[in-house]
Amino acid sequence: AGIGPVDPAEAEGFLRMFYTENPSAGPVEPRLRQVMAQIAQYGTYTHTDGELAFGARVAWRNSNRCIGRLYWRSLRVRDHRSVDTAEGVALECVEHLREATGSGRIRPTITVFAQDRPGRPGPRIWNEQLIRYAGYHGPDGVVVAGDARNADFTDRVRRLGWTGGSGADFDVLPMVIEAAGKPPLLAAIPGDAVLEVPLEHPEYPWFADLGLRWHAVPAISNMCLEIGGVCYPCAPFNGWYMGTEIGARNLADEDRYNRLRVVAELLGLDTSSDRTLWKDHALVELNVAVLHSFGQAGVTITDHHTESRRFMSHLEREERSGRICPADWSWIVPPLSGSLTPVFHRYYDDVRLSPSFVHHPRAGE
Ligand code: HEM
Ligand code: NRG
Repeated sequence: AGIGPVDPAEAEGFLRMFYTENPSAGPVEPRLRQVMAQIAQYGTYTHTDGELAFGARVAWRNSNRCIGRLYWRSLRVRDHRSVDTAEGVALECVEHLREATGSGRIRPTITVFAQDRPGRPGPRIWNEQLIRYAGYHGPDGVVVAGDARNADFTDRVRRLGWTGGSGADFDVLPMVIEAAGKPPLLAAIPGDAVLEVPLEHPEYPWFADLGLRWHAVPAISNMCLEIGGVCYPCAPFNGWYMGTEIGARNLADEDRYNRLRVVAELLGLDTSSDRTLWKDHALVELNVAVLHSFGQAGVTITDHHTESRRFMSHLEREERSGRICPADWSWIVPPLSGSLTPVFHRYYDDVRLSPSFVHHPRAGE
């Protein structure tokens, strides 16, 4: 419903790119004729395994907001295009988390489920990530526990019948999966599929008593993977965290966990004026704790200095390959110590290339 036929020009553009970047695949013409015939008959077409894997990797390469693109060629692609039920998606998402997490050596992975077809949309995951913490509104509408970012979503999940939350700060939400025009399925993620890291500080023993933690794997689940005019609406992917995502945003933002003041007070800082830079000081210690704790736990994480250098290598390598590397400065520059990293000191081409990951109007709204 509401899903139209594939634009043949987009299919052709992708196929020509695939055959240009993969010379061993031979000439493009026979494949082009085959795909045009499929589009004429069905309004869509089916990628080969090779096209799918390449398309997913290039979608990562084309993610303007991602600083982690140096290893785009090594993305593991799990082909589950034959799965189009909510139950099947739930099962394979749990398996994705287990395989991607391992024992902490995180592997960048994408699982691709059924594509959209004219009149037959593929499945959708409503959660923005496979693993997210619930947020709880108090009686006056103020968030009293958990991740405030997810409080409205948590309300919706409860209206759908979720009774699992304990009302605490780090309750993992169930997945909400919609398929085949049926009401969404609530699927809890087994606890042993969610690796988490309790946070401690290398020098301040009291830090652990704050009870802060974060999950090991960021797995974005609400973006469509678009390849050659075909949309895969359900294609959750993960890499590993950069420490600042957790330490400088998730736990620090005032509309998230908002923990800078309590950290500053325990550090004994003078919080009476912005000019003491107590927020900046607390922010650094919080980020030290994140990197230290993940490291101690043997969970892959990167710091913003290392990742910025890697991104500069990536830019260079892309240029040498005769490609432009599109990037969005406001997302690439880390939210802590920006000017200490090389990515701060230049500008980027912020053009949109395809294949890509795109935010579609949110499912379920
Ligand atoms: C965004 C790092 C892997 C696709 C980001 C951001 C960071 C980052 C720091 C900005 C997030 C924010 O400010 O909220 C990394 C690191 C990776 C990695 C360290 C380690 C391997 C991947 C993979 C993919 C990917 C495997 C896809 C296959 C994206 C996309 C965005 C993004 C699409 C933008 C998300 C949005 O618009 O909300 N990445 N990334 N990244 N990354 Fe990566
Ligand atoms: N800032 C978000 C995650 C966004 C994507 N970041 C990655 N992606 N590292 C957060 O949960 O804090 N990745 O695929 O590795």
